[in-house]
Amino acid sequence: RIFEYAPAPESRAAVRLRSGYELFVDGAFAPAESGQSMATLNPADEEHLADVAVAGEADVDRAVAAARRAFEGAWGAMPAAERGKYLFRIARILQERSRELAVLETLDNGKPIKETRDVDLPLVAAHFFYHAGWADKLGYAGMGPAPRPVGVAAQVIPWNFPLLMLAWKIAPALATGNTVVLKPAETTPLTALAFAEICQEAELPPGVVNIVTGAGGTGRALVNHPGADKVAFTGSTAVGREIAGAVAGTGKRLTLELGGKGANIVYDDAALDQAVEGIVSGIFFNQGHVCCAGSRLLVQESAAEELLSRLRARIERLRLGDPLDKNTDIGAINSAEQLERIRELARAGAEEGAESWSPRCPLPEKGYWFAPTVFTGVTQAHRIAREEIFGPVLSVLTFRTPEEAVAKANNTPYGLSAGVWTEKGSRMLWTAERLRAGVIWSNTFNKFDPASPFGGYKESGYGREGGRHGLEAYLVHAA
Ligand code: TXE
Repeated sequence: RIFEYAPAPESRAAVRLRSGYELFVDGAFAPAESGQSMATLNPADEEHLADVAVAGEADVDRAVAAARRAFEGAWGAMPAAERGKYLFRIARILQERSRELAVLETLDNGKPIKETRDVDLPLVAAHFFYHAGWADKLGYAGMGPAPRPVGVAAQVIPWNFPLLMLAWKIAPALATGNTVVLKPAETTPLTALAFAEICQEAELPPGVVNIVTGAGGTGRALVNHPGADKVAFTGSTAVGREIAGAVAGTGKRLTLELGGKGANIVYDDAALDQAVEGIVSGIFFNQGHVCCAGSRLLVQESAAEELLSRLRARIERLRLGDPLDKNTDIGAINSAEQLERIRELARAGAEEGAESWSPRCPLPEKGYWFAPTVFTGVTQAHRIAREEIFGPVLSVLTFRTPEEAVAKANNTPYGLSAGVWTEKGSRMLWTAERLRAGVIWSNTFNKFDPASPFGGYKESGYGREGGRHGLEAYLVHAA
């Protein structure tokens, strides 16, 4: 029952917040030249957490210059095995500070502590451990003569997994010998700044990692900077498109990880209770702020009634509320803007004739909240079947044959993720082979591993992150 439990909050005292935060450039914290700053809030209660510097063009310029000096100096000259040791050291410090970082991430993002503590932070450390191991093996792994780093990487990340997206960007860049300037999202800058502190603690040479905070303008200045050799972006398809246009013809390398509209396909022979867990994780994990979310449930008609009744019963037991409470399953929506986007699409769903269902779910008065919602009677023409909602809203469609399931799953401009639920191996393979999605989970959902490449087809972007394939984005091969 929602809210009917004894709250057991993780300690807010686990983190000590300063009132203001500066940029991290050339190994040191420094104010923005303009003196401008922006506020970051706790989306669960709208508490003002801190003011954070807004980097302008001059600051971005200093950061890129520092990254260039490090690339051409200490970092570039360092033997690969030594470089790897820095990544191991960073991974260990991340583990040591993981409790504090989990609380900080939860405060700044609104996601439940259960997720930051048990999913985000372990994956962040795992990502650095995994890439640490690659640093000195690049010349021996079937890649021919040791490949070279690209140079200075300009990296822009979103707010849904602030520290994990940072790890996905920074770990492979450093393992392959590049230096970076990274811009976190404006609503979630705090863990990236904590990471800057970790770089200092690990005695990483100055300039190897630079963190410039700010909003879209800072991101634009960074990706357009002529000193950037490579641009890596995760975020909305609209901004990805703009960046692709800006980078075209400059010689900069580009990888884009954009939106998604993942299908969770449930055949009538699937283990239904297991499928229910996967559907719930697929759309309610991180409030649905997940690019690979299973936001469309495609269920075989003959199993639809039974599956939906079990799904509703399961959703009724989800607990929404204080993200610092260890029992909480669903936390806050990250920002007022995102809440408005979700509301707008949910309204469109109702207006277009789909039927909405939510559990009895009182929402906290302060902060940004949206109740878990399931839309049935959805057709492929509905906006909620086509557009990324990026919130806890599931659109349910039905199918009769495997061919129809595949056709509906692929009927989207995106192609990032899919899940297939069936006990029949041949049906699993038949379906997976025909899905145009970069990641396909079989009888599970939202499982991540640093060794697995992640990325999309079509408007979900291009390039891969993670695994051996992810290294390629940061490497140049000798002829
Ligand atoms: O994304 P933006 P927003 C989707 C999701 C969401 C929608 C909007 O559907 O509802 O996008 O989210 C920086 N040049 N995803 O507005 O604006 C920005 O400061 C360079 C899916 O938050 O793309 C932030 O650091 N950078 C997605 C980052 O880009 C720019 C994750 C992402 O913000 C820029 C997030 C510019 N012109 C949203 N404008 C996923 N794939 O996981 C903004 N930024």
